[in-house]
Amino acid sequence: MKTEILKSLKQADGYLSGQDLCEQLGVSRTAVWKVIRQLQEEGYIIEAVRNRGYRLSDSTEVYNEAELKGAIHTKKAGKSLFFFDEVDSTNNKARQLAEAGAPDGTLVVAETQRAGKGRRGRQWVSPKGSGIWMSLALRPDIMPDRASMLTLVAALSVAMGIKTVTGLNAEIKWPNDIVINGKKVCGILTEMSTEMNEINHVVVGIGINANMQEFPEDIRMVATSLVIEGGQPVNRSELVNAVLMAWEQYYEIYLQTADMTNLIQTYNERLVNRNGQVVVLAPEGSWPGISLGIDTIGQLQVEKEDRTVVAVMSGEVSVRGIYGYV
Ligand code: BT5
Repeated sequence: MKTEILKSLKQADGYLSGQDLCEQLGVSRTAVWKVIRQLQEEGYIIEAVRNRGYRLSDSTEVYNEAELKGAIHTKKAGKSLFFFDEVDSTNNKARQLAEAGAPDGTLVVAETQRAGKGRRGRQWVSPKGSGIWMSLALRPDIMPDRASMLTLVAALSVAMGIKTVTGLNAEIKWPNDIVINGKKVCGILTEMSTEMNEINHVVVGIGINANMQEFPEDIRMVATSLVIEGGQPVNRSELVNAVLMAWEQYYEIYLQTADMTNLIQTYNERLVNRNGQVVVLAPEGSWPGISLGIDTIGQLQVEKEDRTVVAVMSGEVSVRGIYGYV
């Protein structure tokens, strides 16, 4: 039945009504809807519009290893590529591969994650067919205390990649979120393995909500996707390439100084709430201030009410604007 429905969708000129499909195939509406869901999960972009029916988007994408390999035009990042239909977490896979000797710049991509990770044990929602869940395994020649800044470099790369592919104005919510119109479209998780003050490897995990139309109840208020914001489905392979191309450019600049010295300005231009009121949520209590932007080592400079400026470290605190999530 799946093949039949796909064929009808491809042949249809515009929308195909659910009722017509049911009659043509002699099955129930629920059965048709289930097949539509399956196709969406496989990567077909099918719009479902009440009273009109279903329409297969021309820009239906195929997202697999071969497609990605053809799309990635970097010098190094992602040239060693592992694509999985399903993993627990791409960060875990990348770590295992790095431990087994995978080269610097190895990229792990998955269609879905069973146990996508956020920071501090939080969960990352990673449904099939609609997101970019990927991790870069790196072996930078830097001191371990410099590695947290890789999150900022990745955030910049994602914001730029999104701008290139969709034209959308993505902003960075320090340190690890990318937001569009005040909602989270991407999160970044950097993990590292060290030995005797040397880095074995760093894994930079990036989750981008590309084509999902809706989110589970508990994150509906804070999460958004590129298709929701831009109205156009995104070709994920193209976006992976754009993010990696930007990454190579910024990573090279970062490595020159092993800090943010030469990226401060570019970063701060993309920073949400810059020069605006924020609340710093620290374990010992929260306090209000004005966000001034990052410094050379990636800390957020926040001016307190008494005009003193405090450098806030990532990992210790989070920062919120005074209105809602961002
Ligand atoms: C993050 O943590 O934002 C880091 C997310 C990193 C995900 C990538 S996907 C590829 C790689 N493999 C992994 O296992 N992880 C990385 P944090 O700042 O702690 O935010 C987590 C919070 O974001 C959750 O508690 C939810 O409130 C919210 N959230 C969960 N899934 C989301 C989604 N898909 N979109 C937007 N918000 C989400």
